[in-house]
Amino acid sequence: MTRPRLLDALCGVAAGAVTLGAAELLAALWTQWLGSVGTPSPLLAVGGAFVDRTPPWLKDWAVATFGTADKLALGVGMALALALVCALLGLLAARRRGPGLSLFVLVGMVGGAAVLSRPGAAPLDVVPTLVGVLAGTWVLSWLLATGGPSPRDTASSPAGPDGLSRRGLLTSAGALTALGVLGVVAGQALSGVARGARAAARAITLPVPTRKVSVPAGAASDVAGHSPYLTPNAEFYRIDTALRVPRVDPAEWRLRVTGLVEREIEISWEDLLAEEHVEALVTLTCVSNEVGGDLVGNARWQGWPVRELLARAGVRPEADMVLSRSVDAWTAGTPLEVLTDDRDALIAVAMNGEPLPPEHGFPARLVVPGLYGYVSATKWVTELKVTRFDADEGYWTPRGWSALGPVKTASRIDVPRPGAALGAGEVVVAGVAWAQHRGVSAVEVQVDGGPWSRAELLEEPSVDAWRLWRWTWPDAAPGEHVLRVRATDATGAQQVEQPAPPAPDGATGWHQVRVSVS
Ligand SMILES: Nc1nc2c(c(=O)[nH]1)N[C@H]1C(S)=C(S)[C@@H](COP(=O)(O)O)O[C@H]1N2
Ligand SMILES: [Mo]
Repeated sequence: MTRPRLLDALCGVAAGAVTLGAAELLAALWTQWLGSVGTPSPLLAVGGAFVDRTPPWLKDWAVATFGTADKLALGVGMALALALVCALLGLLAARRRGPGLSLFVLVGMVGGAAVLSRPGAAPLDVVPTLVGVLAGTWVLSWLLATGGPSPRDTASSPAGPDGLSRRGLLTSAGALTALGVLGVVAGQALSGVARGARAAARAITLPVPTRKVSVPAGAASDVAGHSPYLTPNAEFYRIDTALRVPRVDPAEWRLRVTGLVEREIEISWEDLLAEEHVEALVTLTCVSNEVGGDLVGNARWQGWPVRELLARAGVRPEADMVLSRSVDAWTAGTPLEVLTDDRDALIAVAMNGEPLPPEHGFPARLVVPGLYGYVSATKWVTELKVTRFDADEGYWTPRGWSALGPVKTASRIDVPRPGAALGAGEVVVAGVAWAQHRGVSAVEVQVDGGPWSRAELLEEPSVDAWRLWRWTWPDAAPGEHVLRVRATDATGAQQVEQPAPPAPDGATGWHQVRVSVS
């Protein structure tokens, strides 16, 4: 009896699943027991290596299509691609055992190479992948050997005495695939729990800031659907290249100042908490935010001004940039000037009164008013290298993004929502506008290309944060309508009308919303 090719493919998939299941489970133990700081998980290592090599058009497309679910999308894409490769390897190994198995091992080694290439990797980190590949290779050869001849085998001998029937092979391969997937899921869950527990074990008591900020009632709005002035931490957008949120133990955390300084400095978490902290209202924006998009959020940050740390190290005159680096080796290049002038560029430890959530950089991150996140807002920050733009560049610069990233003036309509069905008569239009570190001096709204009307501006407790606005459309008549918004910053410059995509230095264009009135 020969077997259908689909079964050969399934054998390949089962072998792949067993490989990953074993590797991911072991990787979790590596992280937990050996305290590995690298990426022993081959899935995360390959994913991370892939993210680091993503061209700008692909990153742009992924963020535009999947938004903050881009990591989930990457996971699903990787799973599909891997299943396909394993299925092909199964087909090959069924025809030609030797080359098929060798190629299977070779593909596994690519995962091993990815593990060794990740920041903080130790040679032993590759062991889970090696064990997984061994297990997977054995499974593949066992399934094919006991499953009877495939249509391509030259000698069409029946299954041996211990051979599996077609149904038996299907069951075995299916069960092994399920086991492997279970191993992957368990491995991911285990390592997440282990890291979380270690970091959370330390109770955090934040120092009382010497300068506190408060949000006046007049800055917030009661219009339904209008952005709250402060974005709750749980709703704050998250963008980073970390496939797994780094869990940093504050007891082991250090921030080093290196490079063009009189003296290199290293501070601990306790040192940082012992400094004089201030609070600041700062709106963060992602350079990938599309016109009208939601990759923007406003928070009350607490931290120690970066300029004081830099002053302690003594910046040398030839320096013009600070390359900040995170625990996972991501970097941002920030002009020295904005870190040393009198704005509130902070080494932040708290967000809206809480220690930073792990996703937003616990234990410490940079928050710099006026710049897009990719050139300033380093989460899980561990090093500030004082350097020069002609000597160093941040993570996104060689990937097609501008070295400098000042935030462009922008405005967004929150309500009505696009496509809303409204009643005729008075309609409240409301939204946000931002021009960090310049401030917003005017917002105007337009209906159907008609004259522009000035919106009411709510209070602006900080020029580094967004400003809420609202406008009452007095006489919405039945039919389809287009609402448009534009802002003017406090220097008198109007928001750019010409539409441009996010790459290389931030989108432009006026946000518009279509509604229907009846
Ligand atoms: N370590 C690290 N920090 C990072 C990033 C990153 O990929 N890694 N991304 C930056 C980008 S592009 C943005 S827009 C902000 C987003 O900060 P948030 O996730 O807290 O909103 O973080 C910045 N800090
Ligand atoms: Mo970003």
